Amino acid sequence: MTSSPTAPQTQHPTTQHPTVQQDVRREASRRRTFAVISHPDAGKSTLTEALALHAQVINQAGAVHGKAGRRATVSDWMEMEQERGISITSAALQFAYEDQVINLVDTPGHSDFSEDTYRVLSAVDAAVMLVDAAKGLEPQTLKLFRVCKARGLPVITVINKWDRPGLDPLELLEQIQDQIKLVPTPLTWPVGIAGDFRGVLERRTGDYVAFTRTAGGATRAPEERMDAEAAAAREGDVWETALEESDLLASDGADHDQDLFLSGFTTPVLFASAISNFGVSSILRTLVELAPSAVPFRHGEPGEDGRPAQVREVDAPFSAFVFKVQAGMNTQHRDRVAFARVCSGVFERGMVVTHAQTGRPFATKYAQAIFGAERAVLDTAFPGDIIGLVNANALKIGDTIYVDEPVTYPPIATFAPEHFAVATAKDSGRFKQFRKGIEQLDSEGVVQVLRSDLRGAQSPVLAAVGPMQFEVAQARMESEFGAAIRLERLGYTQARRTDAASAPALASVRGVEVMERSDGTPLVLAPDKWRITVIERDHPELTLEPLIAGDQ
Ligand SMILES: Nc1nc2c(ncn2[C@@H]2O[C@H](COP(=O)(O)OP(=O)(O)OP(=O)(O)O)[C@@H](O)[C@H]2O)c(=O)[nH]1
Ligand SMILES: [Mg+2]
Repeated sequence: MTSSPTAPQTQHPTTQHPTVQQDVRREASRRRTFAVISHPDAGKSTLTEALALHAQVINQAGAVHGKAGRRATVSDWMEMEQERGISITSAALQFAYEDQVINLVDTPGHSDFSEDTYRVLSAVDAAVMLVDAAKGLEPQTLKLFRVCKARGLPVITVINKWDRPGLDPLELLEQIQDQIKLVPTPLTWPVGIAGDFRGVLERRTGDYVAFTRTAGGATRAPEERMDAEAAAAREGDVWETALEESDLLASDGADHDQDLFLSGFTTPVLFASAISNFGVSSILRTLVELAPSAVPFRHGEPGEDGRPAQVREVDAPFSAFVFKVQAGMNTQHRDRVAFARVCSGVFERGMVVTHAQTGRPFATKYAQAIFGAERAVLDTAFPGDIIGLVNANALKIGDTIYVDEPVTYPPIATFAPEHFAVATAKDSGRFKQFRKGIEQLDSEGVVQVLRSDLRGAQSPVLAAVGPMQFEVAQARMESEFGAAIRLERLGYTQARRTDAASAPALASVRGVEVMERSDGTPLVLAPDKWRITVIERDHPELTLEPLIAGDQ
């Protein structure tokens, strides 16, 4: 622990002073809070690192080698992530860039961990969507994009890996337009085909930004800016092609429009090679200039557009929204951290806040800024910032904390699990550790935990969107809690929400099972959709509601 256990408990002012409000508004307007999302392997963690490097937080980028055996990127801190070279859990980084404060969350691309990504998308103001130049739009990118759309998040698109042979840039734009119905408005245009990345044409100024390769891309790549004439002299036909294509785009109306971008009709597009740090400065610039500053969060009953109707302005008294819980972040810090996004007001370490879900006061003595797995004591935070509250055991995913004026932000939906397994402790003598571990994994949302009287407390059922979640649960149970588990897969693929009135009748239906999820929701598990249809037909009086599907 780096925070002092004797930190004083400061009393917050009961009414917000106008100068405090002014400060908060100014600080909120400096914040850029976004998630990096995409299909697995498009380069999110590499880009995260490159952005931070560019802002000069890190001296040497980690992702210099191939996936396996590479030095881990800052955001991939978990042992399993480093071994496999994939992101399993989201990680937040904060850095200053010029006069702005960037809060960036690197998310896992694998669909088995899409619930984690989904939670992050409920806490950010924009998304950077990565597209692999060779693969184009991939299924997971499409799914994530739909979540952004539902949340009204503006999306900046980055076509990555332009250093490798790939698709034609115009074809990539067509895919974006056709498949996600966003009008792409390129801000930069590549000079040189995929695999021969010489630089970009900056469409707003008409300048050429030429790139120079550095050894392994491990340091900030030098860029050289020149006007069109110098570019033509240097690159010849390749420059002319870029110019022609860019003109073609302009005549198609594919130029940036800030209002259309913020309202989710268009997406600015940039070309990059995260691994060689090419185009990374343009991405940072775009975030600073175009991405929204900390936006006020909504709450209350849904309005006409289906979104909560009330708005808590950023200069209202402090409030924050818990979107992630994580324990065992490294061997020195085995404690539990609740990550909260500040939605309004100033956060000051030590302030006493109210936990909206229980109405109980809660002292924020151990607040930390978290940078991958690293931590530092955090004294103040503003709207858009992400705070790590250590050992805040009462805080669950989706909870709200506030001061003064009460507020409760809408909860985060959980996905419909499609994989189920009975967990038992390998060593029955370690049942206490087993129970503690399962409870922890449940509160982090690593897996959902279901129980029934029939199966008993010794053998809860773990439910997951994807089977890799089981591997994470198994590994963590052994390494963090010293309670190795055995998992026995069950033949169910479907879960529906039911209620206390319907549960007894459903429990007697052959082939299905009723269990209670740890949040109190009774769920019906069935082997396939067909079985659900049959029950619906034979017993229309019974409650069987779909849960939000993982592919929404
Ligand atoms: N050639 C090339 N390779 C890249 C580039 N960016 C990333 N890579 C490589 O692509 C692989 C995947 O990169 P990551 O950054 O781990 O991808 P990710 O999107 O974070 O992956 P998940 O988190 O597992 O979804 C690694 O081997 C990187 O070195 C790039 O611009 N060019
Ligand atoms: Mg990653």
